[in-house]
Amino acid sequence: MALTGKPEETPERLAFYEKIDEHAMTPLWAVFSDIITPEPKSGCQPHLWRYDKAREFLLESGGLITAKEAERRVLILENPGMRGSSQITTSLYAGLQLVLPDEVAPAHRHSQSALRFVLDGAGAHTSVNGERTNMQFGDFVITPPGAWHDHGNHTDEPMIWLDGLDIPIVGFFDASFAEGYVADEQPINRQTGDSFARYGANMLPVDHKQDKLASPIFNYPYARSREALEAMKAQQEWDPCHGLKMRYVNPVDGGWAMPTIAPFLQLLPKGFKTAAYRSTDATVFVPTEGRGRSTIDGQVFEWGPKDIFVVPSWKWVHHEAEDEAVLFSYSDRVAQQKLGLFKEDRGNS
Ligand code: 1HN
Repeated sequence: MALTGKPEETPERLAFYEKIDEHAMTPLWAVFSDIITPEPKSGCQPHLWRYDKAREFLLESGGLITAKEAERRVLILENPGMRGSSQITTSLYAGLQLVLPDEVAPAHRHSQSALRFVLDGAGAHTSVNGERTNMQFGDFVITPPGAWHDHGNHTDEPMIWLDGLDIPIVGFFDASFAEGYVADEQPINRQTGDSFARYGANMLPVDHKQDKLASPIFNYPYARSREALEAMKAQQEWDPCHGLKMRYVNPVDGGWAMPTIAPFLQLLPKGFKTAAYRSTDATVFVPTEGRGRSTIDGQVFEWGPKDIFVVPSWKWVHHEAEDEAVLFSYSDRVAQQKLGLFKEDRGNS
């Protein structure tokens, strides 16, 4: 049954509202149907950013400001329905970051969690908690909340990646802290590859105690994830809504790799058309391979490698892969699940 609608605004009622307004009070019945909606109602719109265009602007920004002066040289992808507030979805942020050869993005730390998804360049590095990792196309890299991190590029190519952060979530809770490090780069006291060897080989140090919410692996190499998809593909078991979809996990407990952001990698075989699906976690998608199209709330978006598109909460989506396609994506599903809010609808499938 539908909820009670908005009561009539009689002159007596309006006068009353005005009177209590001066005392910082307002009647619930005048706003109830705006704030308690029968279904998610969001300013977030479906949208696609073409990588080629974004890359052009990003390289142009490279002539305007250094990574060091900017702290981070990033162009924010702002949802057209929510301009001015650094949101790609209501709860998440996305930006494209450029680090040019011989640049350093100085060490700092903050409450916000970050993921990097590498789009261009090969071999620039990020350092997290005293370990450096060299980044390749498609690598999914984590900066856990509160961890010192700096980036550098000792290659001769520009490095571009997508940053995904939980900035709106942390902002919502008024829980943001940030500080710069005393030097541009943090000291390195662990071998490159150490955390992956320790935690990414289906083993854990025998007495490992979980002391953090984020995964101790901070670079999930694309080569490894892609290889897994390739092997599973042979089984020909396709989920009607997702094709073959995997989530990146924290190997310590099998939970999500990050405390607030849920990352995924999926493969759609050539010609596959997914069944309609909707969920409460608005999702940012980045195809890494293949071309196709996604129909979001009735709007068709054609995509190719490295384009970025967003599916808002509770809008129907289906994907069609023209070629075999691989899609990286991230959403706030982990946060919603912790709060008991996550809901999905698989349509008829
Ligand atoms: C940040 O620390 C990075 O470390 C990128 O690369 C984007 C956006 C807002 C706040 C912190 C980074 C960011 C950010």
